[in-house]
Amino acid sequence: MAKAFDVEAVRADFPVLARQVNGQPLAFLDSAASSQKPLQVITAISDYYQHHHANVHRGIYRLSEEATAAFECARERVARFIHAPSRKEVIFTRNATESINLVAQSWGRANLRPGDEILLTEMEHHANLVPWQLIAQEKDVRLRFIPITEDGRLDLSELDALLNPRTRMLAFTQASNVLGTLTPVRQIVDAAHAVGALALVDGAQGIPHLPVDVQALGCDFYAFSSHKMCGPTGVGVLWGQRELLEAMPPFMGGGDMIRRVSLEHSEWAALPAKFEAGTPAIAEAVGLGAAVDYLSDLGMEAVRAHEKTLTAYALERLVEVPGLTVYGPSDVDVRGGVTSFTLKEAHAHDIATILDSEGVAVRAGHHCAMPLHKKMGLSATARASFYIYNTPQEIDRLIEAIYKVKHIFGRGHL
Ligand code: 7TS
Repeated sequence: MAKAFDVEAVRADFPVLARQVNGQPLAFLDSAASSQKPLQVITAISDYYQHHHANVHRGIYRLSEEATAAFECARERVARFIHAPSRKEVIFTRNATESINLVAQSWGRANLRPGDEILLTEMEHHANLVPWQLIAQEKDVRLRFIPITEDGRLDLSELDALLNPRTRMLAFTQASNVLGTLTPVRQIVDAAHAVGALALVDGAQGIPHLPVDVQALGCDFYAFSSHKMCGPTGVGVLWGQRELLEAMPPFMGGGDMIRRVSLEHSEWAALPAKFEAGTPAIAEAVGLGAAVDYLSDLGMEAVRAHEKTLTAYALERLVEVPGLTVYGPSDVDVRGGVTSFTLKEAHAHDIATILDSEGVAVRAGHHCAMPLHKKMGLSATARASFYIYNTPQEIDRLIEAIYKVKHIFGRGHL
């Protein structure tokens, strides 16, 4: 059962939420772009720099040992959070984007042959599209796409027809950053495996909001960013199956990722160091470790339950607004806390600007999913996204501010 969720106690942990914006209390509804940070994370980073910083994995002196221990402890926490069989399978990268590029370049270069196919979906963020386009061009590989239904779900009736023995990789998002759609990960992974393809899950919009167990999901790779899950920017994670990571060549070369180097040749270090060339984002990893602890203390089941309630309320209120269209599934069982919408009277950028004047922060644009917007016949949407610190009152303020937009653009009923 989900733990009780005290949103006011959560809010008190986030100093930025005490801010005023344009004379109004901040209603931060853009966590899908990046979440705010609790004091626990800010303090962990500050404590690391004040007391423990040195470079990792090289010093024999006390500070370097402490920094290395803090860095590796963060890896251990992340491994536990995603239920990875081993901490060696947790690779620190810069973000989800780099994690996916790592697989596309390292695995792709070593394994793809002309005529192979990579299956993606029409709802991918550019981070899970462009890296595959790059390697597909280089390797003469065909990209195919799972289409979406009218209500913004993956059309899995096409899946069997799209998968075949030439399919080498099926890469897809766990949650759409535009439609909010939660995808049936296990079902898709099993279908990929049935034809001998690997499955990569883009967890950037999944792991901040849902309990994640990479073993239960059954995937081969799972990619995510720290900054969307209460952690700092500058660090992300690639989890991969050990045998696959061990067989893959390095992504980047440099210090820390080698066992032995001569002028002509090098031997690679064991996992995870093989994929972590150069000085890593040490303080950021420590911050991510604190974020993982913070979310674990709240309980991810409770986080999901809170966001589901908020999303249901937001959808109920948004559909009442005349001239407003919300995109994505209406069933909150298959939807995360992302609501993208358009308004007949005003462009998405005008909506976001007027909302900001009321202290309500939302994102407007194509949200790095241009093909999805094109498919929906749109150039831009406004997007309100919810997280652990949001409240129904903030959704009420969103709705009031949308009525202000309608009023300003002349056809409202204020
Ligand atoms: N995948 C998905 C599904 C995303 O939503 C994002 C970022 C990424 C990958 C890339 O994450 P990064 O940390 O490597 O940049 N999404 C968004 C967004 O919706 N608004 O700003 C960033």
